Amino acid sequence: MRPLVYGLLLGLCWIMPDSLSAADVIPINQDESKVPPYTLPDPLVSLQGKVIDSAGAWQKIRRPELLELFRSHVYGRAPGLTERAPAQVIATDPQALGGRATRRRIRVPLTTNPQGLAAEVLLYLPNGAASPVPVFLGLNFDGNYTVTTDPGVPLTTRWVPNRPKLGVTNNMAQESARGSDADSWPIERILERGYGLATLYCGDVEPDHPQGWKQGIRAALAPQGTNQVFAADDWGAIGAWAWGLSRALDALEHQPGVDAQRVAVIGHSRLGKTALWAGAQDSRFALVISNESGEGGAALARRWFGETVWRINTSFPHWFCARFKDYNQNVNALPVDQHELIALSAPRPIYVASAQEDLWADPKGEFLSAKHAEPVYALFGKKGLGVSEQPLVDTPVGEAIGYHVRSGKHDLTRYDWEQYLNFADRQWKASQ
Ligand code: GTR
Repeated sequence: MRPLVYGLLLGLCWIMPDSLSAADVIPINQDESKVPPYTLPDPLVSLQGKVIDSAGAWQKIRRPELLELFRSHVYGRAPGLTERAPAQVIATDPQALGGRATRRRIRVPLTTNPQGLAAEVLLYLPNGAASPVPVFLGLNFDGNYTVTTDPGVPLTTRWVPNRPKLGVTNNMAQESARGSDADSWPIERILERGYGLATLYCGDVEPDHPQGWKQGIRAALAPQGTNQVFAADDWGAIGAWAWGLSRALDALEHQPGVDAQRVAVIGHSRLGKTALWAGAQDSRFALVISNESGEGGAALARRWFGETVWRINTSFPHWFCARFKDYNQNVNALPVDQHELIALSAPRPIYVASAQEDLWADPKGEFLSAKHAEPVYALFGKKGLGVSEQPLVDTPVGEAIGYHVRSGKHDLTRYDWEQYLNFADRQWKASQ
């Protein structure tokens, strides 16, 4: 078959693999008037048809059922909590960032072998805080050294994605990329607002490419190691990264100066999908933030707008469990949709953010997902968004469920952070 050239967002092109027939391709729609009707699964009706009408029934029946459905059909199943070698602070600077912060680098072994696979958590805490501070915890895309120009953060030695414009080639970190993602991590502002910031490189847990699992936790914990053949519901990369976030939280629970009861998990894009899945599974995360997580994250899968299940499984075959591919051609058969992922964080506060120009992530689908999670928050007496329609750009809304659509493109910006800091203040500082 002749390769078909397939038009993509931003004028990019994608060559269809030879194994795929034109009939398999689910086209991309970005025209609101073409979105067909769809019916979402009801978060308040169990598989047995039982109506969930109380917080107790949600916690006892429906929440475990939905977690299980997301595990078996979407993200896969992480192994239970395995034994691990203890985390260790490997460097501390009590006068980092011009004396404003204490910086710690914490080595978090992911297996029983203290010298084996480990993630490095970079932690900044504001100096002079009277009591332990709440902390934002998020995975980063390219290594801890890219989130700050702080020279005390070493280059990662792990596989990194190439960024030729930044001088990163051969999948090796380069000094030239130091601080390249600092605009997405306004550390000094976070500290000034009375919060700490903890981050780790997703590639420490699993490098982000289809074979990356062989260098990551999925192989390290697999009975057959790099020869493992995964079952339909074994974890994918997002599952592995989410597991890594929980391991980082384990370590934060033992860090002086950290209020581990108030750790917000945050992520952008693929790492926003990951933050949602981490927050859904691990209720120690007291607040959950999805920045433009799109398909497989906050956006409704059934809404035909922007990226599709078929498309994401084709571009990123390693992110989800194998069974998720069964829904490439029939998304309506999925036993869940993403509003139920949002609902799994209930009654904890959650924030969903979109960007106006980020049509690929389906801003409206992200809003609607938050909206359709509201009935679950209501079981706990919590008001969700507090609005019925998607708000205007740059107009944050929300009570227990925060939402904004920022003007501009796909990115994690200072504006986004200001809203998350305000939201966290409202949830936490008001109750102090
Ligand atoms: C895109 C992908 C999105 C989103 C994004 C990102 O290419 O289609 O689902 O995850 O990558 O993570 O930057």
